[in-house]
Amino acid sequence: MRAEILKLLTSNAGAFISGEKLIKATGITRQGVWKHIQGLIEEGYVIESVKGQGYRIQAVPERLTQSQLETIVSESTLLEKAYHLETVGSTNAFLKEQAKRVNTALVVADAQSAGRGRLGRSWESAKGEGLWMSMLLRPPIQPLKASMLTQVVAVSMAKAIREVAGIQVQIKWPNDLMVGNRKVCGILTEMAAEINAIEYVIIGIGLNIAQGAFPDDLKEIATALAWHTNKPVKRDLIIARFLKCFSEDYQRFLEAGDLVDFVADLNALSYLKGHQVWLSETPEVTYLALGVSRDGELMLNDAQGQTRLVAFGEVSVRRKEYATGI
Ligand code: BT5
Repeated sequence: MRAEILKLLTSNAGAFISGEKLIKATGITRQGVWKHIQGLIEEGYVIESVKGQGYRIQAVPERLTQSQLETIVSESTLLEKAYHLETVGSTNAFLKEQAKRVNTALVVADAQSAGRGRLGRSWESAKGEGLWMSMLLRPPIQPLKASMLTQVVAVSMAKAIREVAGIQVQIKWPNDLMVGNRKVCGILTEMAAEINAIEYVIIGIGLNIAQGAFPDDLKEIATALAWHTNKPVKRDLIIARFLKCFSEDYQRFLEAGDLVDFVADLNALSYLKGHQVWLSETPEVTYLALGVSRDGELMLNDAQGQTRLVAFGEVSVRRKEYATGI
């Protein structure tokens, strides 16, 4: 019966189907329909219910398989190994272990029990609610330039999201993607290096897709792609599109040696540019954000018109509307 309800809902994708119609088609009671809808939500379906209109399916949980991921990875020349895990502590930590054995790789986990942000912060990564993945790369660049990769990944992921989900995100320097004033994606770049040579870089990406709701501490600051589109957003499509964009962008970055090919996109998509911002280290000083430089620095002007460049990850920034919760 649940499968029948699901079939009716998906065949009507994007449009509401009334409770009456579901009752008529299945021959069960209103409570019965409600119970099955709840069951589907527990399985990971995102179903909107609106009084007077009925039910509408917004996101379908898809199962990602090892072979599906291998196929996607084999279509790009960037990575040699693919891992699909049901659950793991952190996909970044997992690749750190694998780095002893493999050269380059991608890992995607359905859930993380100890997802990490920067500086020991945690990353909420519940099962089936988002894309939790990491890449292991060995870029032939100076360690100082590794953080620029975060910006390249942000541009590639913004393109993939636009193409797959039709949503235009903004890039909040240095490592967040935003929809409106809320964070939809965070990027964590870690590396192992000697003074002038990188051994490896691990880039972790957490993209919220189909959360029903966020825990209290994230309610005001986080959002998910499914909340902004009627189309189901599938992880395999995002991964495939992202890898295609990123393979090209990564090559362009390596050839140029800096972000010269990305500054136009980074500034066009900038969440901070043209806004008043504060640095966490000097909250009493207000700056105007001018944009991002080809070295990936945030360019700021103070009230006296003095320009200040802020290096990667050095400080956290708050934009006016964000800080005041508008
Ligand atoms: C980040 O750190 O934004 C980097 C997040 C990277 C997560 C990926 S998931 C795959 C890979 N494996 C890992 O273990 N990590 C990477 P940061 O800028 O420090 O932001 C962390 C802050 O974002 C937290 O302190 C929360 O306030 C907020 N946050 C946590 N979970 C969130 C979520 N799911 N959506 C939006 N915001 C979240």
